[in-house]
Amino acid sequence: MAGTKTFTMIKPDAVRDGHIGAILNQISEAGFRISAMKLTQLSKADAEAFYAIHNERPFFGELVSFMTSGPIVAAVLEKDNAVADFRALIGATNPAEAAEGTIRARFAKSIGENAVHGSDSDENAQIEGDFHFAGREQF
Ligand code: 3AN
Repeated sequence: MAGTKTFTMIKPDAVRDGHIGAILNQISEAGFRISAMKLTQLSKADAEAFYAIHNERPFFGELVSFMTSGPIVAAVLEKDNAVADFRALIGATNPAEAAEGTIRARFAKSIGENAVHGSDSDENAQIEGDFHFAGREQF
C-alpha cells in the first residue's frame, strides 16, 4: 500500500558542497521512495511565495537571498509516516542541536544554511509538492 508524502529540498549550500549524492543515499537508505525529483533554481518570486509564512520574520530577506543563491534539488518522497519520519531524519533546524547522524548534523553549516528542507505537515507537503511539480511529474 502507498505511504504518505513529504516534500524536500536539498538547499544551495549542500548542492554547492557536493552533497547531493550522499544526502539522496541517506534518504533512500531510510526507506523513502522518490516520487518526483529535479535540479532547479528558485527565482526571488518563487522563494518569497514558498516561504510566505515567514515573511514577517527578521531572517526573511536572508532566507530568500540564500535560497535563490544557487541550484537546489526539489523532491517529493513517499513512506509510511513520511512527514514525521523525514523530520527525524533531517534533525533540528539549528544543526548545533541536530541529533548525531541526522542530515543536518552531517551537512548543515548554520541555522540559515541548513542543507535540507522538510515539510512540517501532510497539508503543507501536498501544497509544497504541487508548488514545484505538475501532476504528470509525480509518480
Ligand atoms: P524547518 O526548516 O526546520 O521547518 P522553519 O520552518 O522554522 O524550520 O524555518 C524555515 C527556514 O528558515 C529554515 N530551514 C532556515 O533555513 C530558515 N531559518 C529559520 N530560523 C532561522 C534563523 N533564526 N535565522 C536564519 N534563518 C532561519
